Amino acid sequence: MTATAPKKVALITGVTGQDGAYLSELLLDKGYEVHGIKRRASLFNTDRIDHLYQDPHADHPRFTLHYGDLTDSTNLIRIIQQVQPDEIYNLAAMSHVAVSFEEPEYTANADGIGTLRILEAIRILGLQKKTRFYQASTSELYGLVQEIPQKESTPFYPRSPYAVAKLYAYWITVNYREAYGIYACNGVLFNHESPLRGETFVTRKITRAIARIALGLQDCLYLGNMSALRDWGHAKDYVEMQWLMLQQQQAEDFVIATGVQYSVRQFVEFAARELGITLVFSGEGDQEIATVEKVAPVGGELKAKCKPGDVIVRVDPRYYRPTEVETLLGDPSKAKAKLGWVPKITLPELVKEMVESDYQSAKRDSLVKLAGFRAYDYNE
Ligand code: NDP
Ligand code: GDR
Repeated sequence: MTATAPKKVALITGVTGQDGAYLSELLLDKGYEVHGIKRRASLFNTDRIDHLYQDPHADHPRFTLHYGDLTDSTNLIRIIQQVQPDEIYNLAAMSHVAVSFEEPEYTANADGIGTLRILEAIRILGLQKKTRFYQASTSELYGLVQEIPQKESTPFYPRSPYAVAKLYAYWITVNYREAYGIYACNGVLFNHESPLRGETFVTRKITRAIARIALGLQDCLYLGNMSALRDWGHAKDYVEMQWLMLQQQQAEDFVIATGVQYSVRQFVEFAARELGITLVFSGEGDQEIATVEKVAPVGGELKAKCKPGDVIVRVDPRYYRPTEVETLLGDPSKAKAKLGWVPKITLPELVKEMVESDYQSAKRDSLVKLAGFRAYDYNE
């Protein structure tokens, strides 16, 4: 296969997000022609995919971006008609669970009805036999868990406007598969992270804050429920599964997870340890804190400036959710048996990569600060 005769055409919604970036890389490596839908924003929002940019004036560019939005049917129909994709990966969503309590109607529109709009576009354009559809479903569907670990047959009990919207998207995907014979499937993905993770999700918030605290750019990290348990994998591993799910004989739904669970508190502990900081947790509920017990060099280099006795993590109840998902643990046996899929990257490796990446960018910020400019800081 050559660059001028691509084998397949893929359309990715949510191309500017974490998964969109890794999936674009994967599909381009496989020789696909990749089209992505990005939203208009007042600032550039393509940081994660800028390295994939191809001059649209070049002959046969293999990576093309289109303006669009999941809340705009006519726009989606037009793009799908123009692109005639073999595969659509619907990754776009208002994906922050806590924010969905603030914007429930918009979340339902984008995450729930947005999925319907794409499936209807496939039907209206007569692409039922040509276009395969992947829906980014989520472990949040299990919410108040009915079974441990959670697998494909575990009943759903969503606990946020986000999860309820995704429940609609899950079932409309199943329905269009059964009603119209569309190759449409749900990947029920458990949390997956990376250095490209949005800064307000808990893992990235932690790795970013620990790096900044280590370099003296920030004093304290404020978190919500540190006892929440999650099954965290690496986004790079998980996008491979998204592609695999569309390459089968028959469309089916799969749970994708590592099968290992840690608490938010443990994630903080692991992240701090990467920079040589040992923490002690004390207090309960809103009063819980983490204090530096000791600071040691890492690989011969003293990376953290904080001192024993410094309190660097506190609880801020503003980060509590009206209804919380306390525990999630996936059973990926079906994906292993049918797709031959197993996650390659472990949680310690994931934490290491994320901390290292955030440490390097905090170092750049501290140089800016040393030069007399105000370093950018926020704690969301
Ligand atoms: P991100 O939040 O990083 O990316 C979401 C993407 O959706 C961004 O490109 C965003 O654009 C785009 N988007 C948001 N609203 C709209 C809209 N109305 N119209 C068009 N595009 C929109 O999410 P992830 O990459 O982490 O996740 C990808 C998908 O997988 C999401 O659907 C998420 O809900 C789901 N999921 C994620 C899991 C995870 O742990 N990461 C686990 C399970 C499911 P912009 O850049 O402009 O904001
Ligand atoms: P989640 O991810 O809600 O599982 O959704 P997030 O990282 O936001 O929260 C994980 C857990 O950590 C607790 N927590 C905090 N969370 C945030 N964001 N900020 C905090 O300060 C904080 N303190 C504690 C949360 O309460 C929660 O229990 C992610 C998203 O990517 C969804 O789109 C996806 O569907 C699911 O993962 C699977």
